[in-house]
Amino acid sequence: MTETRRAVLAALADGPVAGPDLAERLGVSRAAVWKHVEALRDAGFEVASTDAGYEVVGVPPYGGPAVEFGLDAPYAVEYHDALPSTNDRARELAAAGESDVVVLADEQTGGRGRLDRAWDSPPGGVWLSFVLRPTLPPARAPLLTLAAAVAVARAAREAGVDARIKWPNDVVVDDAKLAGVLTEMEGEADRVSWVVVGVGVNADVDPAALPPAATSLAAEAGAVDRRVFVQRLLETFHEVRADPDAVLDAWRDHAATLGRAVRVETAGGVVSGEAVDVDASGALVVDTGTGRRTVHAGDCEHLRPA
Ligand code: BT5
Repeated sequence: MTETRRAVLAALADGPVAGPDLAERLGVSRAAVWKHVEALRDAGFEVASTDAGYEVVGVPPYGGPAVEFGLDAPYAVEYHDALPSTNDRARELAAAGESDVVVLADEQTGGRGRLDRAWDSPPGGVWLSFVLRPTLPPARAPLLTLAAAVAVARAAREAGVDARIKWPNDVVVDDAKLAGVLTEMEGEADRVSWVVVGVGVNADVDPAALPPAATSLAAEAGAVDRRVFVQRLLETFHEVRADPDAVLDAWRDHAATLGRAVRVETAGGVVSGEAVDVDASGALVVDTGTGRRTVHAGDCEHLRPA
């Protein structure tokens, strides 16, 4: 979407606006405004011409402009029906210098989890990646992963799903996985160049296309309006990450892991004990019974009480 098309859409989101006023506000000709309105109609928007001017009376169910329409967060949304991986496309955009873009796809053919594991991404899911250039020091970049998990959990709860966060990056309902986050970054020791935060949420997908230990928004709460869900996810992520010091408390509020007996597989071996907290960088603090261990990365399993 061009900047002018985006500006037309933003103006229309505030209510009816007369063509000449819009032209003046955006510094373009009336004919140009008309062309942009026609293009929005082609993209599925119903735009009525009333006495008060152009008025949006119908929004397409999903897609880039549909998500951007009325969105209260500063992200441009690039939508694809299918992509190998939204993280891969986001990395291309990041390498080209872009920022504050969200790549969104209905389906991924090569979705990735951590450690090159496959992420099943059938049509109907929410597969998206943020392209960000934050001013955080690299050691605090994991906070973006936690912020994304908080945003998913909150958006899911608003959709009526009892979602909680399993350290570090899973959003679960009971023990079934609803969503995962894959963060990738580039930078130097003291400076982050870009961060791509990839979020996969099983929204309205065929259960048969998911692994057995997975669940979806639709399975938990019935039909879901993906446009509204993605908007809430983007808005909440933006709000939560604005205050890095508040991310941890927000994460603790939704955590399923704290207070649980856990078994964490790390590159350096297995750490077992009670998960007691997360530290300032998002690492998990485990009380092993003989002392506290801080785990920065790994796969965490919640153990059932004996
Ligand atoms: C994750 O990895 O949980 C991160 C997933 C990130 C996916 C998003 S989608 C948008 C963006 N583009 C990408 O290519 N990726 C990101 P991890 O913690 O390693 O979990 C992976 C494991 O979860 C797999 O080994 C399966 O066991 C399981 N799994 C695979 N697909 C799943 C699904 N759709 N729902 C629940 N679990 C799944």
